[in-house]
Amino acid sequence: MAESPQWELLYWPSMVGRGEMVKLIFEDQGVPYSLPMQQAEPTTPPALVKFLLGQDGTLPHVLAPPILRRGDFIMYQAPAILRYLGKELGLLPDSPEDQVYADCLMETVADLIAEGHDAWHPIERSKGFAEQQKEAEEHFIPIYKKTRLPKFSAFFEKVLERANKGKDSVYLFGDKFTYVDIALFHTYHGIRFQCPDEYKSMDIPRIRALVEAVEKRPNIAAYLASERRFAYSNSGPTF
Ligand SMILES: N[C@@H](CCC(=O)N[C@@H](CS)C(=O)NCC(=O)O)C(=O)O
Repeated sequence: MAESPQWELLYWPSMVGRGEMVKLIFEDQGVPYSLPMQQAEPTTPPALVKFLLGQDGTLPHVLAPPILRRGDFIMYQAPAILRYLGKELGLLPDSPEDQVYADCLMETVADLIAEGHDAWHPIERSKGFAEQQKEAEEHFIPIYKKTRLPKFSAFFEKVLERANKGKDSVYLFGDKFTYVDIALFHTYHGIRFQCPDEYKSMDIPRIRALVEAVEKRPNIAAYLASERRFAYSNSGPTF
């Protein structure tokens, strides 16, 4: 029987954003993948833009990256991709009820990512941070740090407390490591970079414990130390 082609992750070259959650799952689970939009030489427009516009001869039915492809099988929307991989790779919680709750948590992580994106890109979503930095820094990022980030953080902290109180476990479903742990790790690892003071001062010991635990998973630790992991930018790392 012919082997399935390898997974291809289509994402912005050298950027740590929503696509990173997909990379982290593959890296953690030792699943081979390639980054076909990662170009040695930058081109204008980038290959990903040509793909999204169908200018490379295909007729894509996807709106925005991250996009995951294997042969003709294509999917987009980070939560849908992660849920699919979670199921394929055994990274779902056990009961059907917990699997639905994992969906709910995944969508909440996606909301937090989107709130961060919009705080750093408050005027025009399609334009870069530099073009709206003044408004972002004067108004929107402070609101995000003062109200929205604490609200989401208090919520995730309580979810972790409920799952782990009185136990040694650290994940959102106790001992069971799921795709949502990867998503929450990615988000707070980025927040630690982007909002170091808030990350330190918020009352989030269980979130920090989860970040540290995932960081120490052997394949993740090796990946983070490798050249395959790109550097954060200052324009909103997880968005
Ligand atoms: N809800 C989508 C959001 C996708 C998204 O906003 N992707 C960003 C990169 S992380 C992008 O390049 N968007 C282009 C656009 O929205 O036009 C998801 O979770 O995948």
